[in-house]
Amino acid sequence: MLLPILQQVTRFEDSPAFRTATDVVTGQHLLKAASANALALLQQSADLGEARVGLLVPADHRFPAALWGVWQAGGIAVPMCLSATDPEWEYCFDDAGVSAVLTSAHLLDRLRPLCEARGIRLLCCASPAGDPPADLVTDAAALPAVSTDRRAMILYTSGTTSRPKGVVTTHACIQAQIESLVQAWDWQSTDRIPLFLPLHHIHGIINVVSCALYCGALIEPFDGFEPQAVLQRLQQDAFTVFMAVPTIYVRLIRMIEQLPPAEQQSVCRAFARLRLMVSGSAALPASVHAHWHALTGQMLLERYGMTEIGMALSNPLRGERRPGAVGVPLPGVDAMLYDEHGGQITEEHQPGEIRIRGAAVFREYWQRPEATASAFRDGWFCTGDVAVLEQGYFRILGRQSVDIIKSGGYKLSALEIEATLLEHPAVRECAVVGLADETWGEAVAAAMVLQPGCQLDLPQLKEWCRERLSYYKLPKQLLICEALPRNAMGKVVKPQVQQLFTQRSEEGQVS
Ligand code: MLC
Ligand code: AMP
Repeated sequence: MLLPILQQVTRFEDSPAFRTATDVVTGQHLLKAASANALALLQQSADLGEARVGLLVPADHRFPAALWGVWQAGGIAVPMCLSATDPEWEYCFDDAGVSAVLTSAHLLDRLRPLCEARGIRLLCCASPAGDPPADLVTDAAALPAVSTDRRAMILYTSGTTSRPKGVVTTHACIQAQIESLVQAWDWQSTDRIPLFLPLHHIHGIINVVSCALYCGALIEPFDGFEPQAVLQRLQQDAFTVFMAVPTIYVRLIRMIEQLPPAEQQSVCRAFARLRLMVSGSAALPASVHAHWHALTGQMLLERYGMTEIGMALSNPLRGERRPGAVGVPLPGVDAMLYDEHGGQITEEHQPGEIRIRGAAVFREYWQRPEATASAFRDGWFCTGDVAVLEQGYFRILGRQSVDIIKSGGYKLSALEIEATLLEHPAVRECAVVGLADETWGEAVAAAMVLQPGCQLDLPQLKEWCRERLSYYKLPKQLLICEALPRNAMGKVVKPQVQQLFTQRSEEGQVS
């Protein structure tokens, strides 16, 4: 029995699933490449039995073929960040206990020593593009039966702990996440969507790739967010649906406003023709919502989600899309606000923590039973996000933890960045905070006390970090101070660190 998403793809197997300038890849091509990946992973074994397989595969047609290949072989897929540093990859390999990695040719040389040192099998993923090679074996009978209660995926998410935690979802969770969005946003086989988000997070994996392929829709992949190329295809009516993080809308507004009037009009009209534009992964400022509407006539649909729960709240497809609000629970999702004493909040305008229940909620943090237990109360997952209900809609107010930073849609742990910065020989103490930023939502900023006699500036610090942290975690501001603000217990007071940046930048002392 095929997994539900694969059954769905079989229904649309003759339709184009991915289109690039040079290739059209159908559902059938994807399924064949997935089986080939599965058989290559299995070798002689009958079932991977939830062995973890790292995915370092480009964000195009090769990705679903690799993901489904792992699933068909009975493994757990661990999609990883393509632009991560070696230490970040090594952390994921070791934490997840990865036994094989599926990748593409251009990463083989870099991955080989890391994998050899750990006895990890390194495989090049099958490409669904072009004619399948003559020796391609796609014997479905050789593949194990995989039930939907098995673990399917581990996504690493930064949080209130220094090192990222692996969020484990089962096939049933993923199925629930996809079905909820397909229903709420009325995905159709006639839909066409650009893909420019990374595929180590649910925004790209579930909301874009999985929903589209589940419905027989068409995906057009880009090499990251390439605004010129995206706008060109947009004006050719290549898309019907568009999903992005707020930073991308901010960038697009700036770019559109610099276009000559005729081109600006053409781009705005093309956006106006889309049937749906969604924003999520971080707060969309009401001002950006209004600006986008004024330019294009589109009312962005803002929704709220999290790696652990999939998408939970959404403004409606039909009905009022309220700027600054994230709407109501999606199909199959229970959402409730809780006060600090654990009581449910039923009245409006009372802030509380968002807690979520439903089939889409993850199973566990990988091999962290204590973290898993403390993330749930009475069967509800505690998001750590604070919201209020206003005229029936949820509005997010912020987060309980000051150590979580959302930058350009990426969730970052201040603690993880601090731990790395403290390894720098010139750094004695440091505190990392998020500062409100028009483009990024929040920008990473580091306040430091240096070792006696040492000097450090932002370019030097960034250069040093590049081998240790992914590019989006690097500090954008640096403040050197005599001492960090601490409370009576000796704990750094982060709101005061944020204030220090504001004060000192007014005095021109921040680099
Ligand atoms: C890039 N840079 C960032 C950054 N992205 N800095 C901070 N935060 C980020 N997110 C830096 C680069 O290092 C570079 O720095 C400079 O900005 C310009 O880089 P760029 O090449 O122009 O950026 P680009 O590669 O285009 O990336 C921008 C982006 C990307 C917005 C497309 O950040 C992105 O894909 N974000 C989405 C992440 C995502 O999918 N999140 C979903 C998580 S799931 P320098 O110093 O070299 O100039 C989730 C649940 C849910 O949240 O609800 O969806
Ligand atoms: P991640 O852990 O990367 O999946 O990020 C999930 C977090 O992103 C949530 O816990 C929220 O803090 C934030 N988030 C996602 N969507 C929104 C939104 N529409 N508004 C505000 N915050 C959001």
